[in-house]
Amino acid sequence: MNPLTLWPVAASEQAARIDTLFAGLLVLSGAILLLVGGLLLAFGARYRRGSHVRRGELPGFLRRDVEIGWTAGTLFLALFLFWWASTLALRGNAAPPDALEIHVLAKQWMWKVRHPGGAREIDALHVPRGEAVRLVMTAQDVIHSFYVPAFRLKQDVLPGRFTEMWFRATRTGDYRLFCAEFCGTQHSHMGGMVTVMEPEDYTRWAAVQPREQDLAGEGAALFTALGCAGCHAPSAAVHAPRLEGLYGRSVPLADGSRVQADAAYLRDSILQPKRAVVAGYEPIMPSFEGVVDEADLQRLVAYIQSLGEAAR
Ligand code: HEC
Ligand SMILES: [Cu+2]
Repeated sequence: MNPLTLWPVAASEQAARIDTLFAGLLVLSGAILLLVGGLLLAFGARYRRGSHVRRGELPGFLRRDVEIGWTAGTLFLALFLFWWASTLALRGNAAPPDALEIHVLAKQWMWKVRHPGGAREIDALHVPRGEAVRLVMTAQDVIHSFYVPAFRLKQDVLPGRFTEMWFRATRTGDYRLFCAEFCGTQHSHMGGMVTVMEPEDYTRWAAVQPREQDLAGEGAALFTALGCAGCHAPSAAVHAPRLEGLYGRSVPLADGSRVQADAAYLRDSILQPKRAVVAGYEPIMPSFEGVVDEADLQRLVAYIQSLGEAAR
């Protein structure tokens, strides 16, 4: 891609809609600019010094009705723009349930990517064309931002939290990936390439990658190594909730409220178990803050998620 291209190619479903919004705003602002500029010139000419035009008080309808009219008009225009942009943003929020889930870990100064089958890559992301892809992202150190101009997508990636983003790529090719949040001396070099492939090619590509255990597999090992299994395994003597089928369920808490067991809840349960205690259990689970790092959290959460899928 030419680095000087002002309008990068549109390679995702969202990109087309964002471009329409952008073009719409451009046309509208242009029209307002012309209108205001035109009026400015016209009035400037009409009321120039020495011209013979009426300069007295305005007729009544100009003072009231026109004033109300344009105030209401611009208000509705602004509301319409708000509605347009926010529905687009909201639609971009929720990924379809069948989306391919890929994990991204950002750190100074690289993007580490893990695919469902266990394939991993650094500063590169291979995705199938036409399929919904959901990125679950977290950072190891400071705030980064995952930015793919060709997809018109940008999402901050924060330490201590999972952020998500989804897209459906519409054309094959290589597209630049940038970090869009200043994250240290090598920030400008923190980038990579998103490669969109035909679904068959993606399957073939994923199959020949050096196969390691996937995140969930590593999470299972950690689950035992950290002693989680000692309380949560079916055979455990301790009274602790079973984690099978937990992911996505609504969990009743001891304080009477309910919470959706998403990735964020799982990570909070591991780091701050006292914050949201499950109804019917004693708050005996120790905090794993400082014991597990971001990469381990990703593994544990992926493992618990995989338990959910098995039960469904
Ligand atoms: C000492 C026993 C013990 C250990 C060790 C332990 N837990 Fe727990 N865990 C509990 C109990 C009891 C609860 C329910 C009360 C609560 O929410 O704090 C719980 C709650 C949870 C929940 C929320 C469950 C729900 O139904 O909403 C998750 C997730 C969880 N633990 C994961 C883990 C992971 C991962 C580890 C290991 C890193 C771990 N636990 C280690 C006892 C334990
Ligand atoms: Cu960065």
